[in-house]
Amino acid sequence: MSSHGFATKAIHAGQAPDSATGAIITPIYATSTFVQERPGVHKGYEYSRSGNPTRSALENCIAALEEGVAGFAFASGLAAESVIIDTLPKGSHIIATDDLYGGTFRLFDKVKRELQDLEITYVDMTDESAVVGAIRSNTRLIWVETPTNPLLKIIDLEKIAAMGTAHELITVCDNTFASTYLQKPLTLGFDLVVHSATKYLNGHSDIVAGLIVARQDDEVSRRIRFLQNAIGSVLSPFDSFLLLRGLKTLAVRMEAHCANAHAIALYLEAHPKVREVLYPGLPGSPYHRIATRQMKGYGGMVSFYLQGGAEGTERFLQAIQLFSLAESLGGVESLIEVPALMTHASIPKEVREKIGIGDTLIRLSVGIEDPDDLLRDLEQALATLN
Ligand code: P1T
Repeated sequence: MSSHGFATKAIHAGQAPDSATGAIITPIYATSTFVQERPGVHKGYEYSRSGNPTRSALENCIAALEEGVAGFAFASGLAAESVIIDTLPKGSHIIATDDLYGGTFRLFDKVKRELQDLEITYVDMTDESAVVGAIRSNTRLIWVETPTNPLLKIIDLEKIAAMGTAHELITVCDNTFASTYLQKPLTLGFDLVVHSATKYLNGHSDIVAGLIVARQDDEVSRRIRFLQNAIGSVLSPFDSFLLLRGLKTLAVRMEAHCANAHAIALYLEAHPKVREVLYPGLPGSPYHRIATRQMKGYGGMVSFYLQGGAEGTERFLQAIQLFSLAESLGGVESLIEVPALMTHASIPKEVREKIGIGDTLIRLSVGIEDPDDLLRDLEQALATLN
């Protein structure tokens, strides 16, 4: 399977026809326990928190797609993130991207900092010297999110991986925004990849899920395997099934997301009522070069500011129709939101302002509807602004 292309692996990896019945699709093994012949003698499964065949198929599939050795499925992206931090000794210092999903910031700042005496330094990782400068004697891990949420900055993964190797630090990439189709952090030397699989990987906005993939079978991945069972925040067989089904079409969906987002970014950039567009696919973006080198496409997320401040933004949000006002991203349907008031409201205003997340920043998750329909919707909503 490792010699096959991405789309083939997404459809087949970890998913041999069911040995009992020949079913081509991995069944939902809706069972909490497995009968044993004698104590400790069984067919590889004993209890569904420790392991379940539907979840195993998913874990093997994502490991193949990320080109790692082991996958782990969790009940949410944040549950997966939490387990990664739980592998660290108390009092560890981590260096994290400053522009992070608000829930990740809340997990680090409001939970792990207190319960685990975690010390955190948030840095703008587009400046690699700032990352080196933040390393201390108790630094254990570098946490990267790229493209960042919601500013869509691009961080050089190869450089950060080299830094991790040089200083013996665990490197983690939150690959949610790119998806495993557009970006492969493990092949660039990262130790771990984490996903909110709620987003592009599943693609249909009908589950919440998280995934981790480890590059090698080492102490960290063994600890994650232990904690997945010991803490128990695992993904259910039903949700594992849906996620496996979603993964099968990831390649074609991502191509359509990228094409639609690119067309929209170009349209918005040329519109007189738009002040600024943040999209790494635009040649004028400061991140265009690194995105072109590191990613297979520029992704389906577009952030922008309108002319006309809060009042204009409010009117635009009222007028838009095909884009639904909602948190989340990565589904086939287009979504629109205001990070400062929605997904990133858990970050204090002064921190948001320092990072550059303005109160009127609008974030689009561009779906795979007909692009002309999306452009027409934006056009009619922009026409309501004076
Ligand atoms: O929602 P959950 O599956 O627990 O995943 C959290 C998460 C982790 N990492 C990134 C980069 C994310 O964007 C998210 C969730 N984000 C949203 C809900 C959002 O609208 O940005």
